[in-house]
Amino acid sequence: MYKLLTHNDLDGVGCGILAKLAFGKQVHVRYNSISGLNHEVEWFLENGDKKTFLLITDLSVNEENEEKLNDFYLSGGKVQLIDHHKTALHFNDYEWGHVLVEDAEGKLTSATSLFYAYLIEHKFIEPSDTIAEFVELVRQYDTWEWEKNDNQKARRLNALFFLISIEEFEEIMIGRLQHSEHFFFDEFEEKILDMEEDKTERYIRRKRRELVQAKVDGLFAGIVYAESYHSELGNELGKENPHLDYIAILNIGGKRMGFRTIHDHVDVSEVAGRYGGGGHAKASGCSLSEEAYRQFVTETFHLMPLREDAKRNRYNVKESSFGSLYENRKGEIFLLYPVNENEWVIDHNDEKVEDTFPSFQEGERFLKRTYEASLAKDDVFVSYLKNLARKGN
Ligand SMILES: [Mn+2]
Repeated sequence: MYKLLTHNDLDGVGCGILAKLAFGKQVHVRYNSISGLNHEVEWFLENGDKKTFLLITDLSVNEENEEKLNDFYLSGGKVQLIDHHKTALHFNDYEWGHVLVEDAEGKLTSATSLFYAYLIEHKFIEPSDTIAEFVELVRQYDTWEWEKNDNQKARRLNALFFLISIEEFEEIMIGRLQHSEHFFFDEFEEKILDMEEDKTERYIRRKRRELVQAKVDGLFAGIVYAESYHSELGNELGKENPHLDYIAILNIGGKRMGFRTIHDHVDVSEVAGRYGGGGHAKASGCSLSEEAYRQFVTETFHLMPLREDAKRNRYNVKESSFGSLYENRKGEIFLLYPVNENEWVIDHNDEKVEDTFPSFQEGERFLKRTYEASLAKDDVFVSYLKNLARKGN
């Protein structure tokens, strides 16, 4: 008998699907949240028998269970932990641990891709093109490579995963992986995925107007409350606000929070680590501890949301050689303009800001980080110019 304890996200469930393809009725699969795993492991160690092979994928245990699992292994128990999170690398110290963040070719791994390789290596599964395609979609989704590659199929696989129950998803995928030449979505799935996309877009549009900005531990965070669509939301808000180091998404009901970044210079697994969580450089999470609650909720609740840049301007546009006008909620006005090819300067309420900037983007980043300024609408720009002309006369 086999027992698989794995994560309850797409990558974790991908492992469950592969386990059922490989071991059929011989495997018992349990899907866990990050925090739920330790209870399951404790239960297994107290009630399981030495004949059951314990597999753990996409998650890692706490120090206490790490020791207990090693004792279990040393006394003849069978256990294998497979993970791709860099916070779990120390499990490589054990014979029963296999943690790989990047494969030999430098490609980011996922638990599903590592588990598939493991199952093939031990001849537990017959490899097929369809399974390989499914595994690659899960890997691209989990590592966010889908975005760079614009792999919509990977994104839609995850969307489908959230639209139906885990049990339904498992059943459909197992059938498809066993009987199809290629991996595909059927007509009905395509239709509901289209509908879901429209709904997500509307949700993000609403959340965009609730984003607040705060400096936390030296980094600029965009903070938003949301129950669903964390990945999409983190990604969209991050791209729209490149001046923010990361986006923090709070799920108060679930007492959890997630961190997302689009930047290479920020590692949000470190940010989450500060609050007892973990994850990847680009996506991570933690429980909403008292400290996290204080930093991200108490300290920011009074803040007004960020204003969006004016979108339909004809005159006040970004990177204009005449200057781009910004304003903030306090009514402060900023003009960002070039004085030569590599130097941009800012007038703040008609007074020159001391710093100068090598590019428009750098200047804008400064304005948004320091003053929460946004691109003003055309009519504000026109009256600003009229005012200037009047003063000039
Ligand atoms: Mn994963």
